[in-house]
Amino acid sequence: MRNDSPKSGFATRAIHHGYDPLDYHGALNPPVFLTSTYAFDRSDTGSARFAGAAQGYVYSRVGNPTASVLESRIAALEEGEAALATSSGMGALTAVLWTLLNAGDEIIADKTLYGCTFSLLRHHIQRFGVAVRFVDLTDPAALPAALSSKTRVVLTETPANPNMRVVDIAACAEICRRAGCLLVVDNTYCTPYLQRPLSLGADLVVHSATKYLGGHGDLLAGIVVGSKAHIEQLRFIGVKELNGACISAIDAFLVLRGLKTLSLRMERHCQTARRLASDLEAAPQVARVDYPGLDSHPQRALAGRQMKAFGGMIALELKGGLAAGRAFMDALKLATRAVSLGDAETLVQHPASMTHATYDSEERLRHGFTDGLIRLSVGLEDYEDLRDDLLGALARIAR
Ligand code: 3LM
Repeated sequence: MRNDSPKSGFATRAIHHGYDPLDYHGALNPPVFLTSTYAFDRSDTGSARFAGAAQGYVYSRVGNPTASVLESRIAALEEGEAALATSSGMGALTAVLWTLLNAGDEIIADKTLYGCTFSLLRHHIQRFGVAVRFVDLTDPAALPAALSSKTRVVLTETPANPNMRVVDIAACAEICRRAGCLLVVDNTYCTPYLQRPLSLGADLVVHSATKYLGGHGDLLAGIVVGSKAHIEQLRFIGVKELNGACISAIDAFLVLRGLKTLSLRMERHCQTARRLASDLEAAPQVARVDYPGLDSHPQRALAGRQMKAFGGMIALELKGGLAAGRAFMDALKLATRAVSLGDAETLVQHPASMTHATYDSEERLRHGFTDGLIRLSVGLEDYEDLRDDLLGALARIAR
């Protein structure tokens, strides 16, 4: 039985790729292989697998059949050769950086990143002799001047967490290719349904699969996608010997379950977010809305070229700044006050004191966002209910 072909559409691949029920007694869903280790028929089979001379599982830190289905499915969706699933997005990111970088190397990172990624680069990685420069990559022309002979990795999110800045992946990829360094794109906000960085020339894609890929707020997971050679290196050095951040079989199963509805969910997240972004922009209490689908967004045209739709994340600032933002969050009745994103539930949080508390106040301003910024992860509830909740909360705090 053949479930999908290279010509299959995105939704078909998200449901079928990499798993044939007839290989497992007709079970519609892949089995969850709850095993840490794997028996060898003879001792030399085990030795050959360890030596890389024979294929086969040896230990679930290095590979697990349930995780393998997930890895081949995400690789197909991202249009990459191979993928590695990890225990979290941070596990994916550290596997990449700790494997690829040596003391003396430099990283160039976009100036706005998820708080823990920023902290890793701002506070920790220097201890291993790696230098970091934060550059505004929304202007790709700034990149060549920042590169040096020591630059090994350029890292960006797009749209960036939390303020939705959009970086031109193809332009940065071309500059990196010429300079001989690797472009790593964190595609968490988009998923491959909206944006495929490898097809635009990036070398590696990183995900927090905790978010839209899983989609239900019930797991932590990460993914890296890239060439077979890179993924082998990340698997056998990054996860096996450096961070140990392997995915559990149950979490791999749950991400696979989430992927089956990824295209439907993303369509709905995008539709509702676009409508809510316009409603919020029109509200008198709102000073600014950051959403790449709004005409007011400075990279609206680039986002339209690079992304299939504009995503489910919105950032906004109220006219009353931080105090008004906090009052707004507390006045919401349907949206849930929580960090994370990409779930069925609409989530609202305050980056300066939550996800991005790793920046100090002065850094937040320098890196492009204020203490008053509020972030919304638009969920799958009815648009009308969300609109009433958001606009109702704005009206109540204005009174
Ligand atoms: C958040 N973000 O609420 P995990 N890359 C991006 C991310 O947004 C995240 C990671 C990597 C949030 C998590 S904050 C305490 C909660 C763009 C996570 C890291 O290790 O799977 O959480 O991924 O913005």
